Amino acid sequence: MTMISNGVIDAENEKVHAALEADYDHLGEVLARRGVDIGWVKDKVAAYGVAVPSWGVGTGGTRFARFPGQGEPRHIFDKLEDCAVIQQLTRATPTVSLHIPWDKVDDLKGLKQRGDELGLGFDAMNSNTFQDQPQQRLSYKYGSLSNANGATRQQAIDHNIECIEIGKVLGSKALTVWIGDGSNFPGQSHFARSFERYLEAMKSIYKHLPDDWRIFSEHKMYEPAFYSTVVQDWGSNYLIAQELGPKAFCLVDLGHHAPNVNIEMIVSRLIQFKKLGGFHFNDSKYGDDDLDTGSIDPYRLFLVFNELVDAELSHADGFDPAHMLDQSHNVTDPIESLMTSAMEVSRAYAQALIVDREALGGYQEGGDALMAYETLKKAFRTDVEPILAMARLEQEGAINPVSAYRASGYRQKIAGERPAVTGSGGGIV
Ligand code: LRH
Ligand code: MN
Ligand code: MN
Repeated sequence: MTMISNGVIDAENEKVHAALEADYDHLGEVLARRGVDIGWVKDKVAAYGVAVPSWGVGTGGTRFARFPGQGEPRHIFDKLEDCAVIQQLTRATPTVSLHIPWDKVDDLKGLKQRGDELGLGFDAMNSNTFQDQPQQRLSYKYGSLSNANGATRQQAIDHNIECIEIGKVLGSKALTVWIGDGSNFPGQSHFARSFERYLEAMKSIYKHLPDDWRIFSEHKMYEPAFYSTVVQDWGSNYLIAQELGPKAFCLVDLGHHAPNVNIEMIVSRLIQFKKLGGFHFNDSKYGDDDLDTGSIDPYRLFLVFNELVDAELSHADGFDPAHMLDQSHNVTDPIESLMTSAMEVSRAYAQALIVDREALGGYQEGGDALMAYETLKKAFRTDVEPILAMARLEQEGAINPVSAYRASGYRQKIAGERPAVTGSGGGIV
């Protein structure tokens, strides 16, 4: 079933269809002159998908304040419907990534069935041991999987195992573990002992992974811990994946690095050593800002995809990263932001696909730095929008998803059905 009437989408598409055909034909000629088959790029873009985070469809806010919008999802079933709108219009987001226990999943079978009805699959499960939940027995104030107290660690382990069990019913194939464990003062925690406890705990979780599952550890430089963080960088992350075994991989959240860090090179390293598990896409200016993907530095996103496409086209061994968005929306309609972000990810992919890799390789070998750089820039400068739009149109999506969404009146409709939520303090639930 579809959330928005196909008639609305058709009517919106009709307005710009002829212009799209002309733009697509023109771009096809431009690319043909460069030896690129536009149909090949379009088919790859059409087959590409990025998962939507269930927590993204609600207004996130910051830790200082949250200003809810209209029609905020009340529960996971509402969230799924919003995700279905994003997929219907963009055709780029076939799966949803859940966060437990932000998503209350009491009716697991019903949830799976609803996903099937809406044509949505379930991507990686996300556990949450970075905050205390009501009625929680032991606090995570001093850490979860690395807590000095064995009973607290066990509680965090059990929660992760529960996430795997939930995911098994839903058809998920991965567990993403991000912990906020760390310290706020020099001397507060013993670096090596904390990491050792974390590794032991992760090994216990790893034992419960089904054979066809993967576990992703997600690093983050700081926050909520402001002096030291147990899993703070890709080096620690790589060590974790190595220690755990072949089903363990590193997850790269674009917002979790120091400013100016060369993320695309980290991506390359992890690919080379077969430990790249996946991404949380977002953008940032200062830290873990959770801004819309591609909104600040689309060139960096392109450079990350340049590495991914290089690996894809050279059939790099063991290369199968999961792609997810992870962002927080403060001033926009989350559905519009997520649609735009999904399209930004597809755009970076398409631009990376049209890089002349043979020429690039020649310039690299020959030491022609300027032409190597120019080869990348040429692809990045190319407006691939007609390819993305055509891929959407051919799959019954919208040529312009935001216009179609606005024309549909979906937000107004759900605002009438879902009770208004008042503003509150920070939080991303
Ligand atoms: C931590 C993080 C992690 C969480 C999500 C809500 O900053 O990136 O992925 O699960 O935010
Ligand atoms: Mn993340
Ligand atoms: Mn984050």
